[in-house]
Amino acid sequence: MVKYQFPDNFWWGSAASGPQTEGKFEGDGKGQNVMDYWYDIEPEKFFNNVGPDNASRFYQTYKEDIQLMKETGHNSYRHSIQWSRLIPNGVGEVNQAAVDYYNDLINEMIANGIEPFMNLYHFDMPMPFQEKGGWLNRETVEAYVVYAQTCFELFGDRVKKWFTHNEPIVPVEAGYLYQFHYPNEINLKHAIQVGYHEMLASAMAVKVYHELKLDGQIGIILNLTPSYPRDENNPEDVKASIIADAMFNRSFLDPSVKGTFPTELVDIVKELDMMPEIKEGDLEIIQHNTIDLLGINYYQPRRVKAKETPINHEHGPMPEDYFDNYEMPGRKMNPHRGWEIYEKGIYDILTNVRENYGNIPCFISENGMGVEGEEKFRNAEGIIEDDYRIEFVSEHLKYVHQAIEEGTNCLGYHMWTCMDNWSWTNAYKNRYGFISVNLDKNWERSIKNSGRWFKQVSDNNGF
Ligand code: BGP
Repeated sequence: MVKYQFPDNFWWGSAASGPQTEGKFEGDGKGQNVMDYWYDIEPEKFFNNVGPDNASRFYQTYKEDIQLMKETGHNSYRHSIQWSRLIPNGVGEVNQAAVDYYNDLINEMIANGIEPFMNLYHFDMPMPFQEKGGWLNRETVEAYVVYAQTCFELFGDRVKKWFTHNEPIVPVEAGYLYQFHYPNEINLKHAIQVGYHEMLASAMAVKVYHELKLDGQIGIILNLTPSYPRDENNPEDVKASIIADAMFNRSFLDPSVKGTFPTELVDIVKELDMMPEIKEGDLEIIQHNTIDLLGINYYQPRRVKAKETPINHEHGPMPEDYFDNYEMPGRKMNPHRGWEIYEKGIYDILTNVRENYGNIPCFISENGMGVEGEEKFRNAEGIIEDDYRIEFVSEHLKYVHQAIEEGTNCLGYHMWTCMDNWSWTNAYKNRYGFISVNLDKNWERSIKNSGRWFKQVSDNNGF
């Protein structure tokens, strides 16, 4: 019996990115991006020294992989176009091999009843632009918009769901605050400029897309971390959570959906004398070119308390000057990834979107559980018994269902990810897929228990 019934035409599927799945090899015409470059110079930064050239071979096996998507109940799937694959130098000549590949990928998905959702940017800055500062440089914004238009014109007759960025806060945090990704700086002023340029680029791409009148929707994919205060009755804790929310969620959510930046954030940036370079007319572009569809990635909440520890001045101002992170006793953790599991967070985000963002059409564009050493769960028939993942997804889906019942305009659920893939500095450490990829057996695919379960969920449109 189906207890949690979802609306008709609900999108069931998963998400992945080009750089994490395709791999890079001789003769594909792809240009170098920042991850390829970083791996060349510092391979030891990547788990087991495994780099992006060893992504899960989707470029060669997409036809078979699409069959597996069907077998796991996908009616939609998000991939990302790699800027440096399509336009190897970032601007200029288009790589015909890439055009053929993306055309075939898109056509094959549609022929198999899987709607393609295409994202334009997933942390993969073409190296010629990274050398000039990447998103710090206004030239990158201009080049990105040309790239976006090229994609719309080439594939927009068939791709009806476009996204300007995946998690634009990640290049900000990872590259310019917390040293997870190249260029590994700690520089709040740069972080702010990078985030601003990403938002501007997004609005400019939305503008171009709408002007082309292609009869589809364009959105952005944001990782939202609902901010909870240590103590709801302590005004200082509540204030800390409001600031953390403005910094890590509303910084991208407000301009994307409302066309404005949160005043709490602008006040802080002004006070620090760290306003980004804004050209005349930019703010009008952001104001008038908001998204049609919001993708929400949810993994974990953020818990904060009023600042108690002394401010660390070593690297200049940092977001943590305004709050302390709070490790709530008894919180449930995913021990593999070190992230808290708090299922109700997904409901709180969806409710917030309904109440404060005009109930814009949205969907869960990523949610998932990374687990180390999944091979040990492989049974005699060769199937990985990842029942913890079934529990993780279903517990989150119950809250998605509740939010929909209460009126949230949530149109789908995509898990991260379809098949185990290479993930930035963690490489293959944590596995996330519905489908396992056996690195010791020539990247052999096999559907996990969760993939079988998801097929039933999709077939029943509920569980
Ligand atoms: C999201 C990214 C994905 C993916 C996922 C899992 O933030 O959009 O690209 O990597 O997180 O993260 P990780 O592989 O680092 O555990």
